Amino acid sequence: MHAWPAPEVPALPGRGRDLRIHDTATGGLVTLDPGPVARIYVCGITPYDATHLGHAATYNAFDLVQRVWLDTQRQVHYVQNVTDVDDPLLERAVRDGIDWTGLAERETALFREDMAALRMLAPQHYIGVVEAIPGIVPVVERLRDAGAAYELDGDIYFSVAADAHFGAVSGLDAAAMRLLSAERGGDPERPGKKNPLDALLWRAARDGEPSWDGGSLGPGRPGWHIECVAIALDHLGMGFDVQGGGSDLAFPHHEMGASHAQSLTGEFPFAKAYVHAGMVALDGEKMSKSKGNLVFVSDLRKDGVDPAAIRLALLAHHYRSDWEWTSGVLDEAVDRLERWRAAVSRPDGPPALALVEEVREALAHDLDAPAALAAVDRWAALQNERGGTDTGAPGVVSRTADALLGVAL
Ligand code: 5CA
Ligand code: ZN
Repeated sequence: MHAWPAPEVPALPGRGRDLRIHDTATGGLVTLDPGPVARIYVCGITPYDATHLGHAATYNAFDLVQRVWLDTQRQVHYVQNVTDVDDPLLERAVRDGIDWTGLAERETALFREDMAALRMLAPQHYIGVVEAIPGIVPVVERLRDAGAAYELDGDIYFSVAADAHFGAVSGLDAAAMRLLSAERGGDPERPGKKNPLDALLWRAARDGEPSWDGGSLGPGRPGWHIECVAIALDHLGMGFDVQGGGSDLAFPHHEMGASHAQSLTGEFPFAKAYVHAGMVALDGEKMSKSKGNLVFVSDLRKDGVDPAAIRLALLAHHYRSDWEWTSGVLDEAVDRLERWRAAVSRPDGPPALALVEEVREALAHDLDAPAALAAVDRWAALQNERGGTDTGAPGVVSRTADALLGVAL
């Protein structure tokens, strides 16, 4: 699949700091030490509805990770998937009486537009699950042949007992895992499983559902976790730097993915850090397609909201906190954008090199975007109140907002 046009990232004076970030597996901050090419996999959308602000907030967090890396003069190898066949997508297509492939294509196209408008860096490999199926089949076959998977009425399940590290990502106990598994696409109640937590790797063809040639597995379609594993291993290999997504993906998705990959390769870990963004809520409840309490990025854009203001609204919240979208959040971001634009519109201003370092410092410390915004606010207030004589300082501030925050002034 093609991604979206990547925004330019201006170079800044000096060099950025190494990123310290919260890793769900260790439960604390880790200093990442990627090689010259940092590797990141971020779980993509299930395209049955438009991009909402919760999605945008999560992708914003992983965009910041990459901007910090780029500022350390590293390259970034970024992979993202599209879950373009899945139960909720098929159900929505049936509900609306439309073709599921058309629905997936339409919503993926809108997602690309939203990401480009928000100046999100584009993945080098943007991979749809459907196009990845020929590569997923042999991965499931290998797990089965190695004894890490078993058949149940034609379906193939991963055996969590196959990975000694199972549980290391989320750190949850079996009871909590069982509850979350039932809530998030698993089937702990299905009779005949060796362990209720065992996850589906291959779903045999059912009447009325799309299916693909599965070689020795028979016709069917892949389970959710193995899709991301096969795509990540194909393009990044084991031990990549960051596996990213919202906090609702820590279990079962990223836990199972890690176990699938570790059983498959005999290596540990799948990812060096598992990074999770908090959930954005509307009217007191997590924004979710299934509940329908959504604010869409594309609707805000249609209403004439500047994408840079949407971006500032996301950046005003620490990526790990759960927060609530309100009209006040947007109003504040629109005001801030106006103040910043006024401040950089003059040829000179207060010195800005210290500000570049403050923004770098804030982001390198677990992506503290609110602290970065506060630093720019202070410079803008000084400039708007008293001005300054440093030639080119406003240009440096503009480039800092663009390169490190993805905000075009
Ligand atoms: N296709 C799978 C991942 S392989 C998936 O979870 N798709 S999704 O469309 O449901 O979500 C896409 C990303 O947005 C995930 O990282 C998810 O954790 C995140 N996300 C979903 N809802 C919210 C929310 N309300 N707040 C923050 N992030 C969210
Ligand atoms: Zn995923």
